[in-house]
Amino acid sequence: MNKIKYTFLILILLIITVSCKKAQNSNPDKIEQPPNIVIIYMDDLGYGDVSYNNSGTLKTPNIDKLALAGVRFSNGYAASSTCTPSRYALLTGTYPWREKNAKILPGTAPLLIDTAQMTLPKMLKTKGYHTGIVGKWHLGLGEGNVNWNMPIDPGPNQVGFDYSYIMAATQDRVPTVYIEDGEVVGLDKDDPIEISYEKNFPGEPTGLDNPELLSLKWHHGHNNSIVNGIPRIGFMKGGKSALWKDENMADVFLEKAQKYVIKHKKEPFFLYYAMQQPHVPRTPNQRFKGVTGLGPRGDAIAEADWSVGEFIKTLENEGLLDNTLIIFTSDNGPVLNDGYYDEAVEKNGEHTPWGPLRGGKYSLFEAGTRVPFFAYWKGKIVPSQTDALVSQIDLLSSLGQLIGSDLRTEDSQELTEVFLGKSQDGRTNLILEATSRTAFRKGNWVLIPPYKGPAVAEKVNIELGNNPTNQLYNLEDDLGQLNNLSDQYPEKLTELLAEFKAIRGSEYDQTKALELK
Ligand code: NG6
Ligand code: CA
Repeated sequence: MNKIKYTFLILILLIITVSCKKAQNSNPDKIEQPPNIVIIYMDDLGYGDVSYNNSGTLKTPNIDKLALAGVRFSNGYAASSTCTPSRYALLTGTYPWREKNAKILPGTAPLLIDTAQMTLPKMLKTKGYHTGIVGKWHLGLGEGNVNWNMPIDPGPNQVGFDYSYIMAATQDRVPTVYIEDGEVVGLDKDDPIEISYEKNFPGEPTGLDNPELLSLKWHHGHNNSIVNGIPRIGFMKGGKSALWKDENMADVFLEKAQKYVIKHKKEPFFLYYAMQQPHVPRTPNQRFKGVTGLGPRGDAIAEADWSVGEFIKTLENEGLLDNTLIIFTSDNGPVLNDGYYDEAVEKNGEHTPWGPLRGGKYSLFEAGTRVPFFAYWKGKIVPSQTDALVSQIDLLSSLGQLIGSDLRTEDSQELTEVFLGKSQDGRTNLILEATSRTAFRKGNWVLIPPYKGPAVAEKVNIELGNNPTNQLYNLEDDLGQLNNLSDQYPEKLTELLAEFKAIRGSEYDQTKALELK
């Protein structure tokens, strides 16, 4: 009897060992393979625009679902309170104030990133990643004033992206066409594109002269060429067959993002999915018009939220979700009226895009740069929330650390454990930037040095953070930055000023003020 039992036991053990081995062999690269990486990058989405941050009235169920299943950074920052500098910092791991041209760029600007410079996609390529960008670029193209009818070079493909499908600048700037791997999509060579940011082309209607042609009225700026009834920044002629349809933009970018991951699912990939919402002009598809009651701004966010849900479904259907790290964040804080009469202000109601923070886009106050920020990785990141201080600048070094690359940049810190929700040890300090002005955060203290210029940018109705005297705030009990403690804590002020100036160096210039046209 015992002998039979013994033999039976041996047999069972043998079966277990063999089947374990088999399971390992059939799935050998599950452990080895580095994760796919997706950065979903929003345009002007505020800290309080996502409902997982418990602010306002807008609902973002798809974004919330991911956020609540990932690690949420309540102190997560974009490098700047405007687009170009933030994107520059995200991709280069370098503070934007180190690059004097890192300012909101016109559609005719030359490529801002040096083709010899280290970038996030270049770093990933050294470890075998395929890299793609779909969406907003806004980092300049070519040598400036490019010929849009010829291959455009250098651009994203020359600074690390194997594939690119982009809009050159912003949705409100010409050229209003998509560019795929350096070529304008759907261009008829007999109707060439001409672009100028200086003067109109004879006979072409403009927002200023032809209000009767407008489907959307301009409030400030945005009165140059008219495309699809929307007046833009900059003048454009020709390229009729290539013009994008604003209301399809979300669908186009989504489809390109989906196709990209499907095409590259057999190799590690990096996708920078840079959505255009809720930047102006807010042009949600018909399917989303009126769904939020907040006007086009709210509806555009609802549309973006839907896109996130659809994109995640694709990853899931392709069996990629377990092996894809998704980072979701925004390039800068929110603005309601950014130059068009689109009811963003009138229909905002009780919604608070800035959450509990002061300021917004263009501002040195918190709402300018503190943005929705979370990391999701199914099965790898445990749902949590952290107050650790992190910046988008840190992604280059942190993702490098994650995938075993030793490429780093000076400003980009290794915070992999924080980004995976395993550590609370974030940065000790961070320089914040807003339209060429800088401030300093250390621990919970924020120092805003004196700046000339208006306290409020009147047209957009946002407090900029300018003040003739030093401002010192303690975010621990004053998240809304209402109590200037600089007189009360002179030693703290001296300490922060010294550290701030040491990092900023001699180029630090207090005299810059925001110039809004
Ligand atoms: C400003 C535009 C604003 C927006 C911004 C760039 C005017 C008056 N305002 O100059 O509408 O386009 O640039 O936004 O033209 S960002 O998110 O790309 O930085
Ligand atoms: Ca932006």
